[in-house]
Amino acid sequence: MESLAGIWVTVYIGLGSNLADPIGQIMSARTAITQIDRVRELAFSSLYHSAPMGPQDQPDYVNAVMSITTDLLPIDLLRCLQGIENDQGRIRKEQRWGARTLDLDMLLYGMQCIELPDLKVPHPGLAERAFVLYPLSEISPHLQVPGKGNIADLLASCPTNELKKV
Ligand code: A4P
Ligand code: MG
Repeated sequence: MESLAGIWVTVYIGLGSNLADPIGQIMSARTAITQIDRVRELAFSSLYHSAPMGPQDQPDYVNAVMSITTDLLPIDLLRCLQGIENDQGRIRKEQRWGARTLDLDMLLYGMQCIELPDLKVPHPGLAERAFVLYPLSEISPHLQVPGKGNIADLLASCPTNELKKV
C-alpha cells in the first residue's frame, strides 16, 4: 500500500448501520478501522439513533463519527473501508439509500477537496445531515469544513430530525 511518505492527516469517517445488530456492527467497524495498517484512532463520538433518510420502509439507523490519523492516500483508505463493509456483510442493491449492515463514508480528509469518480470529499451530503453533523461536532466542535464553513454554523441551520443519543 502506498503512503504519503510521513505526512499524517486527520480523517473523519461516518459510520452507519440499520441491519443485523446495528450497535454491534458499528463497534466491530471501529475495531476493524483501528486495525488498518497505518491508521490510529483519535476520537469516537457517541452513538445516535436516527430516522432513515431516503426510503422510509427500513429500520432506524445507528450513526457515529470517528476521527483517525493516517498517511494512507485517500483512495487506498477508501478501499480499506469498503473491504470492512464487505467483511461485515454489506450487500449493494439497486435501490439508492436502502438498508445496510454497514456504511462507512469518508467525510473529510484533512482540508482536501477531492473530486474523483469514486471519491468525493468533503462527502457531498455532510452539511445537510443531522446524523453526521451532530456526532462530528461532538468530537470536533471547532472544525472548519472545506468549502462549507465552520461546523457550529452548519449545525445551527440543520434540524435535529429527532436524532437521539443511544
Ligand atoms: N463515494 C464517493 N465519495 C465517497 C466518500 N466520501 N466516502 C462512492 C465513501 N464513498 C464515497 O457508495 C456509493 C459510491 O460512493 C461508492 O462506490 C464510493 O466509491 P456505497 O456505499 O456503495 O452506496 P451508498 O452508501 O448507498 O450510496 P451513497 O449515495 O453514498 O449514500 P450515503 O450518502 O452513504 O447514504 N439514513 C440515516 N438515518 N443514516 C445513514 O447513515 N445512510 C444512507 C446512505 C441513507 N440513509 C441514511 C444513512
Ligand atoms: Mg456510503
